Formats: sequence, C-alpha cells, structure tokens
Amino acid sequence: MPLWRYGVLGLCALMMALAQSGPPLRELAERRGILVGAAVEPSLLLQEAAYGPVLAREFNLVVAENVMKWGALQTSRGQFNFAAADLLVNFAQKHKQVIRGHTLVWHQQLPRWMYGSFSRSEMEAILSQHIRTVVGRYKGQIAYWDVVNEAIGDDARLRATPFDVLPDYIERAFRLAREADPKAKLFYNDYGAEGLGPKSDAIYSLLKSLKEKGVPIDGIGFQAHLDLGFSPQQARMAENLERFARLGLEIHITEMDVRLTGPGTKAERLQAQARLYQEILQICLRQPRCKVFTLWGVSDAHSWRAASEPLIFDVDYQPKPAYFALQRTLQQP
Ligand code: 9MR
Repeated sequence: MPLWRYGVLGLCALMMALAQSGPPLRELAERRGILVGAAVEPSLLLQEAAYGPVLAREFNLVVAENVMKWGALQTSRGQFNFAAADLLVNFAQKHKQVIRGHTLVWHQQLPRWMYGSFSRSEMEAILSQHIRTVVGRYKGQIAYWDVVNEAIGDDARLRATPFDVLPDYIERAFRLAREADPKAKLFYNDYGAEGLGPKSDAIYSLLKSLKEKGVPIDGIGFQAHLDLGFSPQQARMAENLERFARLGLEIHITEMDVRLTGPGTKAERLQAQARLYQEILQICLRQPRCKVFTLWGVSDAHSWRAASEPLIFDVDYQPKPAYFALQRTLQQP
C-alpha cells in the first residue's frame, strides 16, 4: 500500500488530481435528477484518509453496507447498538447526502439468537420490535429502506428463513416500516433479477400481488452485482425495468459492481468494465422511474469482491475508466 494513502500531502494531491479530472459525479447526477450512491463502511471513515473525502466529493447518496443489518444492530435480543449506524447518518447529514437504509428483513447476517425456535407470536413481537426501533430511530432521516432483501431464491421460489413461522412476514414488514416512518420509501431489493427470467418473473408476481393487496411498497432495488459476461441487451434489462415501472414502483440500482475477471488484457477488461457501468447507467437514465444509481463500495481497496477489482476507484482511490465512463454518460444529453 503506498504511503501517501495515509499522509495529508498525499490526500491533498489526490483531491487536486480529482478536481482536475472533471466535475464530481454527484454534481452531474443532480443535474440529471438522479442520486448516485455508494455503500459505506463507517469504520473506514476513521481508518482511511482518502475514504471520507472521496465519498463526500463524489456521491449524494450513501447506504450502509453492513452496519444497519439485523446482526449489527441487535446482537442480543432486545439490545440495540446504533453507534456505527449513527456515524454513517451523521456523516451523510454533514455532507448533504441522502441515506438508504439496508436492510430490515434478510435471511443472512442475522444474529445467532434469531435461529432459536420461536412461536408465531414471539416472532411477531421480534419483527415488530426490530422494525419499530430501527426505522423509528431514524424517522425522517432515512429516505429509502430496503425492507425485504433477497426473499426469492435462485430457484425462483421463496427462500426458507427464520421469519417463516410468520407466513405473512413480507407484507407485515412493509406495514410495520410504513407505520414507523410514513415518509420513508419502502423497497424490495434483490440480485440476479436485472434481466428477464424466472427469478425476475417471481419477484414481479410477488410485488404485483403485494401492490394489489395494498401493501405499502414503493420501489424495487436491482442490485446489479455483475461480471463482464452480462449483457443488458441480451437480458432485456430495460424491458424488465419497464414492467416494474408499470406497477407504479420506483426503481433503484442498489449495489452495482462488476468483476474484472475474464479473457483479454487488463486494459481491455477495464474498458469492458467501463462499458458495462455506462450501459447500466444509461438504462437507468432512460427509465423515468429510475432515480438512484448506487455502487457497492467506493474503491477496490474495500469491496466484498476486492480480488476482482469491481469498483470505479482503484485501491489508491484513483479513478478508473469506469469512473470516467459514468462522468461522460451523466454529461450526455
Ligand atoms: O458487502 C457485504 C459484505 O461485507 C458482507 O460480508 C456480506 C454478508 O453476507 O454482505 C455483503 O453485502 C450484500 C448485501 O447486503 C446484500 N446483497 C448482496 C451483497 C453482497 O454479498
């Protein structure tokens, strides 16, 4: 790791270099009427000199990569720890960034106690206490919540989760979230549903039936964890987004990253990565209901897929071809 990443002079040099590389993404996104976001690990704000400044300069939306998950907030039953989540909220407010909350109901990253055996009424109490406490704490401060995450499996059926003792846990979660913060927009979020196919069909049917029942759901998040083999045209992604838009849902790209692995030279793969970022952003810009375009991290130094260099800043926070592709795309009429 180069030393300058930690020094004040190095940081100044980086910010000057960024200033010379054109307008910040957030400024351009604002002009286009969308938000450009990044997933945030608040501990990095304290640990890494370049992280906060780059996050503040480039993005007008932040989402908690991990610190608002059940396992982070309620490690023991009934005991909540908001320290890391508060750090994120304070940073966002200071830098005028909109906040996405992630996530209230997910089968992963649950605390161990959640795998105990609970009766229906106990689970009802557990779910409602969690959602009321978490959404209530940030009432008026978090604009969007991923209420239910990845409830549909890769086999296009509902996954088994500890919440299943409550057969209506999905709609219940949305109703509880609406009650706790009537102004927050409520989302269903999933991966592998960007294009047409059995999984996105299953999600479509689920959300359509929720809408028909009057469940308060406002939007769908397409995660977009992609690799270079994904072709939005072949997957008919724009068409897929359009059918969700016709349900009256707002659309967010919520967790985009693109693995750099595959054939070709590194330079070619970086160009292909840039093209894919550009294509997904274009699809969002052409869809009137697509309002948020979010990346799952800031730099390749810290990503759940760090080994495959999936983000738009490299490990030294230098903008990659993908950064410039997004900048150009936002500037196109
Ligand atoms: O990026 C997150 C990583 O740090 C965690 O270890 C992981 C736990 O499963 O979750 C990652 O984020 C996931 C997100 O919350 C939901 N969609 C898939 C993301 C990547 O796994």
